[in-house]
Amino acid sequence: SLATPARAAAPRQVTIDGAAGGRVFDGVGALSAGGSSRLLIDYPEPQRSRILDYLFKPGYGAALQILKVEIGGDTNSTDGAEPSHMRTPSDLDCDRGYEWWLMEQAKARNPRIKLSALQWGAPGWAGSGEARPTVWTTPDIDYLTSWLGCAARHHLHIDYLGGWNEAYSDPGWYVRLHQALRDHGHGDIKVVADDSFNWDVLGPIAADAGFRDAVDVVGQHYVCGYLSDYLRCPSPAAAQALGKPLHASEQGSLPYDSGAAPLARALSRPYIDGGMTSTINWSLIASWYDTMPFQASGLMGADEPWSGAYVAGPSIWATAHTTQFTAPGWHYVDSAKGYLNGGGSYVALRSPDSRDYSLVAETVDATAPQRLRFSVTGGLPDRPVAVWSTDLSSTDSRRWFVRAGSVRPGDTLTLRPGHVYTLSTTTGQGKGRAVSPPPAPLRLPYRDGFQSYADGATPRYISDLDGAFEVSPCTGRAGRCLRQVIGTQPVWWNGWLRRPVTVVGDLKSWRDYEAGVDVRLDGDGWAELLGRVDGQWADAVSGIHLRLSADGDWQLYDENLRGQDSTLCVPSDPACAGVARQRTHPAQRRTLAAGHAAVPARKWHRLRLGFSGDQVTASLDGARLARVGTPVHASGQVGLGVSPWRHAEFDDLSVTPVR
Ligand code: 147
Repeated sequence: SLATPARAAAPRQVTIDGAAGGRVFDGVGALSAGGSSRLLIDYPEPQRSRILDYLFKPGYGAALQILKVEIGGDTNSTDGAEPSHMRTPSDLDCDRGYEWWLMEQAKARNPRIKLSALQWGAPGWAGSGEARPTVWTTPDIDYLTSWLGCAARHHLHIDYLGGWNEAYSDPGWYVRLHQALRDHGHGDIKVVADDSFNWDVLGPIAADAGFRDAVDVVGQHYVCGYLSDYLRCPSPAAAQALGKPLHASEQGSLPYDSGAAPLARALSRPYIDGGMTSTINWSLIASWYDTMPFQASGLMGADEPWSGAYVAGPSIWATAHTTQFTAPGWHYVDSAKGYLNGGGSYVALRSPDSRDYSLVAETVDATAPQRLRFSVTGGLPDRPVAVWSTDLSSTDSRRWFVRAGSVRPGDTLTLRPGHVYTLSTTTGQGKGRAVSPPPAPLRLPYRDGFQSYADGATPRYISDLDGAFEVSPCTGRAGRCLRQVIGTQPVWWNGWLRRPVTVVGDLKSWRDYEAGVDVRLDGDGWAELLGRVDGQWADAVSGIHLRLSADGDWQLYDENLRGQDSTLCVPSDPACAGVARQRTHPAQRRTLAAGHAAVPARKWHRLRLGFSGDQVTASLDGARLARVGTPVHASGQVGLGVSPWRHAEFDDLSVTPVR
């Protein structure tokens, strides 16, 4: 049993005092953004529903209290581009993409889940039109209110709305946004500022009463650090004195397995250190191809829609230790928060009526058992409580989120290192038992002629990295094709990829194959077939590219990540002042073969790339263009590229195995 008789060494005394002060808890959430959920919607049933249960269903898994989503802008926002609802001022389509579906699925499982939204980029018309465009415009405010109109059509109530991800703030814009929300009947939506770093927003808030009034919540990113151990999560005294809720409105970016221990810290320490009452993990679910950055960074993983395989691991259960025992609107209990002497932290929360309380303790830093004696006062119930525990140092799922008996106020508990514990008067907890099917590669041949989809659809498994590729009626032939539909440069986020490209397939098992696609250029520019795509970072789509230009020039080239500066532009770096990650990373390119072919524009042509061992063969309309060695890429996906911002069309994409 956890309850141990008092020994000589004094345990930490923790008094959970219902009459003590404490901020209102706003909830633990996760963020679907940057294409992070792209592959989830293509999962087969019943796996897709079980995954959603692990994320959202109360008493089953992570039981998230907030879902934050990207407002898509057709521009690369980390692991892909998410579609926009309004690509021109006269366009409106409230059904694009998967975030509406995801929010509906979350609400269906937990009607009380809060929804939050933020843009990473936006269509060009909504931007400022400058060389480095911003969204600090009146058209962008109209664009956001239109998005809220779409949400209403989906019967989704949005609780929080931010400005522009990690781009710092224009105070006047927030004032206009706040007014526009009121004018459009959205006055109950809480405005978050400014989803950037270092609490820099406090200066403008202090200097500008209008800005201060327009902002309901101060949300900051990576308050516990970035890609680190997430040990301390402070906020300035000025933030805590503002009289506004403080949120850790994005953190995480760590894998669902090894990230669980830092996550356990980062769920409680933002309140203990900095008075932050909400934390949001990026990402919700690592549901993107592992060719793209930040592989496996999510609360769980699901990047194989063809096999249905997924991983619900320790990050789900670390989250459950808070979410399954609390609700937004509960109060932190400031008499019971702090650090354990030998490593670890604890925080207590109570229901508004003080009938329930929960104490969450984590010992992930501890090297020896920690003793904790808890007592209860101030109107909280003085009765035995359930104990739940997770051994984060174990890979055995039977040791995660287990009911571990009961204790009563006055007991001294021995907390073992590397664990998360929750003591709670609440009931209704549960541990989902759905089991993933085994992982499997995406088998060849792969073919898509795009005939089986509705116009506007994103085909199965196809994942846009920038721009938007949609099923639409073919030009110059019967049936349906895949068309790049974005016609102007969107307001970009980090600006790494500024050309339309989409990918599909299996990074590791697709080695020796012939890829082919029919392509039609719309009179100008170029189109590409890519093969052995094995990575994407900054402006490089690593792989072999076969480019055909409308004037008949063609080029076979290798693009790779060697020589890339893979460090991020960290906000503390003066070179990054104003905009996070503004550094450019020129891709390394090497021409393997080039030439000219007499190809009439506005006609259909077939591009082929054959890979066998270290040889690549390129052909156009059945005639060989080149056969050369492939320098570095041993396996990888296929892709399609289009010159910015043309409307090339593609048809009959096929990938067949070769020996
Ligand atoms: C964040 C983005 O907001 C997410 O969309 C995702 O790209 C995530 C991946 O780690 O990164 O952006 C950050 C950019 C810079 C820092 C932290 C997050 N930083 O330097 O601390």
